[in-house]
This record gives sequence, structure tokens and C-alpha cells, in this order.
Amino acid sequence: MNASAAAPGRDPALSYRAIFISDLHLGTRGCRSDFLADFLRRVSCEQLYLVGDIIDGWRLRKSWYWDAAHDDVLRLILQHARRGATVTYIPGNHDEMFRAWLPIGLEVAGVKLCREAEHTMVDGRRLLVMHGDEFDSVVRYAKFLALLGDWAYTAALVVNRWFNAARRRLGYPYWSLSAWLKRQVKEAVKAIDRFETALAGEARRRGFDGVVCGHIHQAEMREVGGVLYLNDGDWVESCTALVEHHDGRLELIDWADLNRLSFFASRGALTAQAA
Ligand SMILES: [Mn+2]
Repeated sequence: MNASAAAPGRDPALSYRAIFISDLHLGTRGCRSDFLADFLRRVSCEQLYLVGDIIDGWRLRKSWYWDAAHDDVLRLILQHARRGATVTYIPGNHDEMFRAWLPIGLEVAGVKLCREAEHTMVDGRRLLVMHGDEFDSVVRYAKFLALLGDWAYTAALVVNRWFNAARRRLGYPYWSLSAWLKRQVKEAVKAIDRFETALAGEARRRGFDGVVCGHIHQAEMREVGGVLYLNDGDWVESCTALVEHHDGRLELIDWADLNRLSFFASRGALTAQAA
């Protein structure tokens, strides 16, 4: 069954058995909803997994950003469901308000809400599908710290500019932000490694052949301790999706790179052209 492949606008070369996307962060300015809508418009699939942080609820409470492309994304996801794709929505930590609905087994407009899912590949291998924040001790044990982290990152860059302007006036040398960032990157690499090891370990313990997750905005496809570690990335810092081809091949798709889309391109340019 693959009726959606014949639908107008769909590219037959972009027909997949399964598509995994996460960390869209709809409702924020950071979401590349224009690129995402382009992706969702052109692909077709039998199974679509939304692996968390789809709608950004934390920010939703403070500020809210929504444009036509954000509407398109929701409309296109529902369209995939209507055309026969099995759509599974696994809430993440930014859309954890949906986790309250998990016990009743909610299904809305063909979109099924689950805490985690199991995906069986065409060759029979079983993948555990989860967002992954369960293994992020900072987010899990101190939401306050995580919120602060988010805010602090943006603030740090602004502060640095003022800080160095003041230092210059007082005759002090420039305090290197790049050195500081390098230290942060080193720590981040270590954190990513711990995250990957934890997720792969969970899959192995529970007898799965691999794990599909998101959360850390770092697309990856590799073997960790004998199981597959598959991270589908994000649609904020990069525009990536994990797909399973009809023949069972797994692939990480970098949509911006594949289509030579520029992150500096103005929003709406793509939407206008596709409309
Ligand atoms: Mn997350």
C-alpha cells in the first residue's frame, strides 16, 4: 500500500517506508517551518514518527511565534495521516503538556499519541523510538536549570558584547568568547557521548536492535555497543530526518544540504514559490 506516492506534489524518489523527525519546535522563531513544509509536501511514507519537541510548549507560555509555514506543517502532517500513513506522536520535554493525555491512549485526526514506540524494520529488526530527554539528567531533575540554560545561552552572547565594551573602556584586554565556547563545545561533546551511550544501553537492555531518538539536535547514525544509535536531528539548527527506504536501508537526510537551501534565505521565499 503506497497510495500517497501518486499524490500531486509528491516526488516518487522521496517515497519511504518510514520517516522519523523530531525537535521541530513549532511555535518558536527558530523552527525552519518553511524548509520543513517543503519536506513534508514532497515526501510520502507509510509510517511517520514525530519523535518529540514538535510544538514548543515552554516558550508557548512566554512568547509565541506562528506564521503560515507553521500552519502548513500541521496541515501536511494531518494530510499524511489522511492519505494512509500511520502517524505516531511521541511527546518530548518541550511538549510535555501532551504527556498528561498518554494514559487515555489519545488519537486525534489519525495521529496516535504514545510515550514511546516500537518500529519493526522491513528486515525484522526492532527499533525503540523515544524522544530521549528521560536520559538527560539536567532536564529530568531540574527543569529550572534547563530553562535557565536555554535563556543563558542567548544572554551570554549579548552580555559578552557589553562586557567587552566595558573592558575596553577600562583598558582591559578582550576576554575571548571563542576560548570559552571551545570549552563549552568540549563539554558538549562529552555530554553527547554520554547521551548516546545511555540511549543505546537502554535499547540493548530491553532487547531492541537499535534506538531512534532526538532531543540533542545532533543527527547521528552509528553503532554503539552492538546496537544502532539513530538520532534524527532537528529542524532548528539543521534540517534533518531519518528515513527507512522500502528496501530497509536507513538514511539520514539533510534537507537543507540536499536542496541547497540557505539558512540565510528569508522565510516565506520557499512557501511563496511552492504555493
Ligand atoms: Mn527535547
